[in-house]
Amino acid sequence: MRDDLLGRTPAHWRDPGGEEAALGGFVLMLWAALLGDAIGWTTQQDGHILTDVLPVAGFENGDVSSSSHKELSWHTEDAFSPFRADYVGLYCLRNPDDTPTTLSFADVAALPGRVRETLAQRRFLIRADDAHDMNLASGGDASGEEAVALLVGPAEAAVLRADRDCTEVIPGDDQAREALEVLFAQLDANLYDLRLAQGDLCFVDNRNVVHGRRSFRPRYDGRDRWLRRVNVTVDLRRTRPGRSDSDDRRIG
Ligand SMILES: O=C(O)CCC(=O)C(=O)O
Ligand SMILES: [Fe+2]
Repeated sequence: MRDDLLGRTPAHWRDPGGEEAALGGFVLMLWAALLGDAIGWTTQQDGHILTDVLPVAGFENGDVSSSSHKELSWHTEDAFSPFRADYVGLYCLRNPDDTPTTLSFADVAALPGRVRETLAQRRFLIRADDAHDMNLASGGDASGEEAVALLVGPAEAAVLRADRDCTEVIPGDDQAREALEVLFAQLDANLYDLRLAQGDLCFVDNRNVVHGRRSFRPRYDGRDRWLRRVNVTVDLRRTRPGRSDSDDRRIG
């Protein structure tokens, strides 16, 4: 990738990038097509299928990908929704300070049996993160309002959904709170850095890996960190409204 052809990092995800950035988007979409179908969200970045991760002035301390000063806590991408992606693809156009993306995983077999059982029950609430404008959600979308399980399936192939900032237990459910704390402590302890360099492309398996980003100082000089991102689902039929999460996530 030629940095001189890339042009300026846009000041906002709404601003179009240059031709080289569009080409990067095509490359990311081609790789994504090997894994499944790319999806976008009506409620996120104006419904773009290719989204941009870049620092935006005014969002430095937010809980969104355009934040910077504040660490973006680990999360399953769109953990609140049964329609969330199976993979998140990230293509690094620019990362001048080597700011790390973070990754973590649950060691389900190492969790105490009681904790595992509790996490597998519908005793947790995950609200939509601030990257979504839920006012734009279609009527009747109850995503994030029903209690859900955080682990589904057998220990050796469990599907995990969690968001460090957006997960709660039903008030008064102390056993669920304890289980949540044990899981979150494990995810905190397993967190490691992945420094994406210009031209690096990675796909995160959103079914068993959580990801986030360390904090950094934005420059707002057109040379800031800039990733292109795509959400991929392996089964488009699952994005049909009305299907319950247990139908969606059953492991055969
Ligand atoms: O900036 C990053 O490295 C990752 C941000 C993130 O969580 C995302 O794009 O979904
Ligand atoms: Fe993310």
